[in-house]
Amino acid sequence: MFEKLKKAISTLTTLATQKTLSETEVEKALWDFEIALLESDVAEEVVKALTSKIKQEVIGLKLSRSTPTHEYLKQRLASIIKEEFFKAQPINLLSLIEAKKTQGEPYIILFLGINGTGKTTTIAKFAHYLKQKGYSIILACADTHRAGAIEQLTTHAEKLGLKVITQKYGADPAAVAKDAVIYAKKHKVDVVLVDTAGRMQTSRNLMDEMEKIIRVTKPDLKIFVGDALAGNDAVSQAKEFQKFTDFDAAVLTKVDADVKGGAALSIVYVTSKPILFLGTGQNYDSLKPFDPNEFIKSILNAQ
Ligand SMILES: Nc1nc2c(ncn2[C@@H]2O[C@H](COP(=O)(O)OP(=O)(O)OP(=O)(O)O)[C@@H](O)[C@H]2O)c(=O)[nH]1
Ligand SMILES: [Mg+2]
Repeated sequence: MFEKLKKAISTLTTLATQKTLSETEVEKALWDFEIALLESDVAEEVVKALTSKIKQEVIGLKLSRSTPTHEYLKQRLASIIKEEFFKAQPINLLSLIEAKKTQGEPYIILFLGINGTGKTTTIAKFAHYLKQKGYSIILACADTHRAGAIEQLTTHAEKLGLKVITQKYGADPAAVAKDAVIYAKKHKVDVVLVDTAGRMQTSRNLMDEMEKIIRVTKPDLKIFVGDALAGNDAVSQAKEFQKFTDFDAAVLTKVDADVKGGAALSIVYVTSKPILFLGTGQNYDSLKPFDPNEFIKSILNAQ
């Protein structure tokens, strides 16, 4: 995963070999770094923000003999990435669910994003994860648009032994989601997972529809499902979705197939929202909690 991004970072840290980092040397190292980041699909505005911050910090810096320059740069990069990219408060999903449960209320999670990013698959993975944690779950198929969407979610529900609320194709998605919430309240179900149709960030009608689903369902958590393979478009998708839905967190899917890693950094940077999980495959257990510190460590320590 993320091999290109890791390589971009080691390019920067190993190029710096002098004890005093001159402007020319920093410029040269940063130039290679910028190109490597762009090749890793990190969005241009994110690359600029990151490199100008590094430049400010390291030009003219004198290091003691005992500190190897690349080690120092690695440490600085780790804290810059942490400050710039992961300033969002982490979300403790299980304790939020637990708090609602204590009040006798279901915890409602809405999944949204563009077409084909992995929303439905991620819902099945969430259901599997939460079931293992001992929670009761209901699924709501608020995708009444795409052919096959209802059958797809229903098949997952059957495999996972869960109830799913559906209506006919063409029905009002907000009404389906609301039905599931009413059912969950009545039957004391702990968690409602609402699947929505994929929509382009530029489709005004579908974005209005999403606002209606949100108004009617009042989700406790809105999760943007972003595709790690979206490359440069990830930034515009995440920005527009944030504008319309004000989502709370992101799940990044298909990282198993992503050798670049830039979309992850870009989404986090432009939205300042935490990444909750990474989707790492097509199985139900291919959902890994995302830990920013681990992520930073892994991209900095690669050779
Ligand atoms: N390799 C890999 N494939 C994934 C992952 N998550 C989802 N997929 C695949 O991506 C494809 C689309 O997944 P869906 O869950 O149907 O995506 P969606 O966002 O619900 O799609 P729409 O409802 O059409 O917008 C499927 O073939 C999934 O198996 C992942 O983490 N890794
Ligand atoms: Mg779907």
